[in-house]
Amino acid sequence: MEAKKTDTVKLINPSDVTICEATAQMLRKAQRDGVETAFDRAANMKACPIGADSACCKHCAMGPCRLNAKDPYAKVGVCGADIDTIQARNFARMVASGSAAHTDHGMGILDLFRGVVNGTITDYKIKDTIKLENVAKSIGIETEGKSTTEIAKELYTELEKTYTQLEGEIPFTKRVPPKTLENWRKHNIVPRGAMREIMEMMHRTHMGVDQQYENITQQFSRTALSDGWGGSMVATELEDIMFGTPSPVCVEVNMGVLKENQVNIIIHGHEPSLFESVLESVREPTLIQAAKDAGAAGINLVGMCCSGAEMLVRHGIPHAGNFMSTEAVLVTGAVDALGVDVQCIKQGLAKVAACYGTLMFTTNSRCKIEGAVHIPFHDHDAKACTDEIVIRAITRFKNRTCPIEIPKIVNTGVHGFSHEYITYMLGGSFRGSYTPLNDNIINGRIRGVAGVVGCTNPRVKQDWVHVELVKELIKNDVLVLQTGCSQIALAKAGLTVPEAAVMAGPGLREVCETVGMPPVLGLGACVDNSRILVAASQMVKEGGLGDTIAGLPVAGAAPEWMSEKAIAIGQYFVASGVFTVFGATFPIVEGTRFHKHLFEELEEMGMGKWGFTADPYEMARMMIAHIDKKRKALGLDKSRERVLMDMADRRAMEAAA
Ligand code: NFS
Ligand code: SF4
Repeated sequence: MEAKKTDTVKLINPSDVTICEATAQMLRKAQRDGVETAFDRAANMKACPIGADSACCKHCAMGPCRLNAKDPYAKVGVCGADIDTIQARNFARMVASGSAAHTDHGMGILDLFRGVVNGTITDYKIKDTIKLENVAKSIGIETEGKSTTEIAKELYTELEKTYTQLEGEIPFTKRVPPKTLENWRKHNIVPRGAMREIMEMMHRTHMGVDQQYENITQQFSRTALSDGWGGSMVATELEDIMFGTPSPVCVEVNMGVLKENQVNIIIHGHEPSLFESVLESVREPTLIQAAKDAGAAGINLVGMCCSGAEMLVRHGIPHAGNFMSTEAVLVTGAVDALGVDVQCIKQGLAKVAACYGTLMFTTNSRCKIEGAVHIPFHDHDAKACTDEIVIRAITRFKNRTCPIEIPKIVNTGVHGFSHEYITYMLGGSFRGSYTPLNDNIINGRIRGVAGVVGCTNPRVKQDWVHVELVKELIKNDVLVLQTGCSQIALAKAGLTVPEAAVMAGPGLREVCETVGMPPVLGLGACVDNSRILVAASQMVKEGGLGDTIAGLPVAGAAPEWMSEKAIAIGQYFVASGVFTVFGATFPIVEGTRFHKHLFEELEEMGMGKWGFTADPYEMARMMIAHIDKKRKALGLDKSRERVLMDMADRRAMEAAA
């Protein structure tokens, strides 16, 4: 009898899968300890090739149907659906799911805001009244002579429409440049309300409904816009109002922020409401005393992933790493408690936590994980949950048994560039505006602006594509705006300090050195991509760079994306007018009509378009070529020939700094 073939387990070489040295060090330790992570699982799980091409459909029980990506028009599904329908529907559902994630998060923040405004929630308050007024004014609310509460109530009523409105246009469309909005109206992609758009998207992708890829694209564009200019934007703005608008702060990033002699608590997820409350709890004198009584020098609160990025930009809370480091950080043995809420929480974390005696807590009713203890978090009694996490973390500290190894790597950088702060930074307090940014783009010192965002993914070398791409962009005078896990990759690589300006091209370097800013500006979490949309609108409004977002010399990228949220973000950037390049993989077969629609035809319709390459240098080349194309269309191609400044220019910039 033939011997049964046993699967050989492929061993990873940590230095091959990440450029993050701390993560590599912990992956080596994990191997010694016999602990498995997503890096190991990715190496041992070949991605399904049909799924990777999105050439299959399981929307009904006549299937699942598999088409052939090599010969995409040779076959159709049992119902007759062709490759374009199948791919468009799959893509649409990714957009719907990603938009739902951001939008549900935003709605949670809206719930909190309602409670604060009505006085039923007292653990939080309105912190930034200037921002409150500005947001209210931006959507046409009269603020003159009204109290903070009155403005907040009106703002609440308006913003609720972002989600629940059945007809009309969501409130933040008032911020969209008029010509861009006109184009949306022409193509019928102005969102009515996010719930309606997501619901209609799910309906239209049900078996036997929308079977024309252009029409499906119309609805997923509208759905994505209800995220970017809707759910995500509401989240960002209300979070700023309640927790404070970010301004630059110097922060420590990387695993070295863990402290062996302190109670280490990591919060990982996406809801700053949880994190803000934990921050209150760790500042509680009785709990600090309890930690000391347990023999600790103090309580060390650390963030990871997106809520970590929000706390980093708002409060300077140290950050231990991005998505692909969440399991690795537990291998230190130093984490006493890991508190999570929603999104990007790997189920594998529970097992790794158990191996090292780390207590893992889920807090949100939407996300329970086997092996983790659930301590429900409620806005109206936030501290009950977060105090409990701290108390349990202290107990774990006292009973630590496993040896501790913390990588001694800490990177310090400057983060927290809200679009409000960019105005102030470049324009100075007296003439805060986007004029200096636009001027520097017009005169060619800054060639253009790129948003580099998104996840890390074990299918590519962690952080490497982000870092190489950004280096290439700044070298070519492209100013880089960042959010999410990408921002942490660049922080670890040391590019978020003003001194990194030496790595920039001569024009960008001059601007950075005059203002004292890094060439890479960290804006916060993934929902804060909405800040990039607002910045783009401001650039259009300022003048001199055309009258649509599509006309701006800007481009976007998510070089190591993995989540459906990233696809939703990519689509709202594309629909808004931005050329957006993804790396890693792309879930559409090249050469199909649907592919052509997303990669070429949307641009002809006055929107942006998609691009794909896994290679960072090619990605930079594509983005720069696009920026140059837009510069040329604006008649700015000549100005880059004279990047030399005259004295008057220089004085104006110095006065601004
Ligand atoms: Ni964004 Fe945040 Fe990171 Fe990707 Fe996940 S943490 S919302 S999805 S992995 S950047
Ligand atoms: Fe197959 Fe059509 Fe059913 Fe999809 S909807 S599984 S293509 S029969």
